[in-house]
Amino acid sequence: MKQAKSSVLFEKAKQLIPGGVNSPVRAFKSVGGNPLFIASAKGAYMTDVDDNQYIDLINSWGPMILGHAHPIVEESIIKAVQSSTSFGAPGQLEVEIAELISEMMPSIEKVRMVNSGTEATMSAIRAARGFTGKDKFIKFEGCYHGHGDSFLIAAGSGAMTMGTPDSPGVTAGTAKDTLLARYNDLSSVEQVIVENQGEIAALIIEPVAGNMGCVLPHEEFLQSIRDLCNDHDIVLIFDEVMTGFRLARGGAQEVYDVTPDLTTLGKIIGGGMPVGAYGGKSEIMNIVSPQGPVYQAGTLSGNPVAMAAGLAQLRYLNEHPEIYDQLKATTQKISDGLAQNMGGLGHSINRNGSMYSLFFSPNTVMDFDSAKTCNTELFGKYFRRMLNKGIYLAPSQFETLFVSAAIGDHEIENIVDAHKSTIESLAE
Ligand code: KE4
Repeated sequence: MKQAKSSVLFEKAKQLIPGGVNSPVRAFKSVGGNPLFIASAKGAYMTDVDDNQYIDLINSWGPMILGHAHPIVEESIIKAVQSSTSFGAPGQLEVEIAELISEMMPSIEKVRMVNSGTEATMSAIRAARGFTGKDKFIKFEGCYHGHGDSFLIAAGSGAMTMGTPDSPGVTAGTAKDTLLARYNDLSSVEQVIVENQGEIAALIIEPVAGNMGCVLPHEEFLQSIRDLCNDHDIVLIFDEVMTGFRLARGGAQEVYDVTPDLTTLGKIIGGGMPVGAYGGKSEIMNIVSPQGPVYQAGTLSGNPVAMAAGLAQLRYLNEHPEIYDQLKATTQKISDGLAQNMGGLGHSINRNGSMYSLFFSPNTVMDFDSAKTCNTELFGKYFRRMLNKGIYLAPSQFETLFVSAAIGDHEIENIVDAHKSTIESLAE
């Protein structure tokens, strides 16, 4: 595989950008080799600057659920930019997307647009603290909620891959208000609540975790968390930045039929443009400025181009709910094909809707500790060989994959064939 242009670009990028990338997980550090610089993408495929083509199973870490450069998203952006790229004043599209988000996710009575998932989770925690008058919050080991200081404690995703789940630069003063529990371990949550009785403002959880790889909640885990939050006046926040409008038309809260108090969103609601949102019960959201005293702002929040792209994609998903059955079936075909061709290698696969992960561990991965039993060196070899065969996976064992509606039987066959020959080569 030719990599001349990517290599030249990466060398130059490293002189100008920390690690040569604008987000750490893109650097391929945990899988070895150098990142590829992408020139274009269309449908299920990405093409790098050396004209190598790949079937994309990251889809920009979730946003490209319809596939790349989908006409309805593209046309909405082209139309929007002709009326300027930003107003810094309210626009009609912001009202329309707020209305549609609330229709698709009824727990969201009011919503505030921001520019990233990180902004969404930071703001949701601030709103919960302002609403309850309490300081602490619970997160789960291995969950990732963006790079806000208070979340970089036992964080997943790139923080886990780079060996900085507890990042330097986060002060002890900040960290003391972040309480840790273990995913799928209700007793760990109960213990934290007992030890911090009356001091906990919120609990934030990825209802289906994607940042340890794809990890599913045990039966009743989410409902039990809901009950505990009710009993102890704790604001329950579902971080659906990944799962929102991906796992179902109404996200994970529809799949598991558990209603959070607040939800954070991102990725799909921007159609690939920078976006985030947080919302939920009016009685909580009414505390957010300018209606209430909890301050939060953003120059480009509700940006007309991002709103146009997100609205186009959400409208399409809302009007074509059959797409979720298609995505689920595609994901099942892929994961079944992987499982049937593991050549006896110890592995486990977690899947929910159009999110899945192949773990190089014989253990069932259900939390941070079991995720860490994966053979990351073997995963790195697998990743690089699949890449050479034209399959673009997440460059980390601790990330979920995202299937797009543009992936069809031809792509599934190629993915499984590449997997089969890769596993055979690893076993040699
Ligand atoms: P952003 O600030 O990256 O838009 O969103 C942060 C975030 C919040 N909550 C969840 C559940 C998330 O998965 C994310 C971001 N996801 C990562 C993928 N693991 C983004 C990829 C990256 O960091 O480059």
